[in-house]
Amino acid sequence: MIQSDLDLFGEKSQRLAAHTVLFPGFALAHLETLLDALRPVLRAAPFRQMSTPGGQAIAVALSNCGSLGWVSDRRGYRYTSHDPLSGEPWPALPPLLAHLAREAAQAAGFADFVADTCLINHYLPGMKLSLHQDRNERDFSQPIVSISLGLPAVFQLGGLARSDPTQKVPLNHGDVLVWGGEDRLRFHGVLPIKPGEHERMGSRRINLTLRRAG
Ligand code: MD3
Ligand code: FE
Repeated sequence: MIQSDLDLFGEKSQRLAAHTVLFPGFALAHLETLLDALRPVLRAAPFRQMSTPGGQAIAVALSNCGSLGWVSDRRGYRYTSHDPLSGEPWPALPPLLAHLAREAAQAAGFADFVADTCLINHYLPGMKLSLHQDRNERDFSQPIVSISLGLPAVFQLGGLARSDPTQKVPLNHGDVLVWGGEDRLRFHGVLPIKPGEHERMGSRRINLTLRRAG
C-alpha cells in the first residue's frame, strides 16, 4: 500500500516504506540520451544468461557497466572488474546514468550517492525474478537506485524475513525507485512479465540497477 504522496524537490514521488521512494516517470525526460548511452555499453558487453551457483540458468539476461559488474556462476554471486565474456574491463558507467542516480538518491534523502556499477537486466514476457535480498555489496548503508524501461512489471516488496508479507508495486516505463537505510535488505522480486509490446522498447523490460558495490 502506498502510504502517502509527496512532492520532494518538485518531483512527484510515492513513499513505499520508510526509506523506499518511487519517482514515477523520473527517467522519461532523459530517455533518448539514456538509450544512446546504453547502446555502446551493450555493444561492448552484450546481454547474456548466467547460471546460479547451483548450475541453474538465470532466465533474465544481464550485462553491466561501471568499474565493477555483478556476475553469477559456479563460484557464486559476486562483483568483478572484468567482463568474463570478453576478458575486458566492464564498459564505463555513462555519466548521465551516474548523474540520474545521484539526483534520484538525493531527492529520496540520500546525499552524495556515487554509483560504481549498473546492472542491466533484460526480461522477456514470462520472465520473473524470485524473491531475494541484495547482499553482495560492501556497504549496506549505500542506497540503490533502479530505473525501469519498457514493459510494465509488478514488483514485490517484502520485509527483512523471506516469510514476511509482500506488497505489490507496479513499475512502469521511466519509473525510478530508490531504497536505502533499513529497507536496503528487504526481500524483493519481480512477478512474471505479462506479454505485450512497448511502443519505444518493444517486447521487453529493461531494468537498470545502480549501486555502490566496492
Ligand atoms: C531491493 N532487480 O537485480 S530492482 C536485482 O527489476 C533486482 O530487475 C529487480 O532485484 C529488477 O537484484 C528489482 C528494484 C528494487 C526496488 C526496491 C527494492 C529492489 C529492491 C527494495 C528493497 C530491496
Ligand atoms: Fe535485487
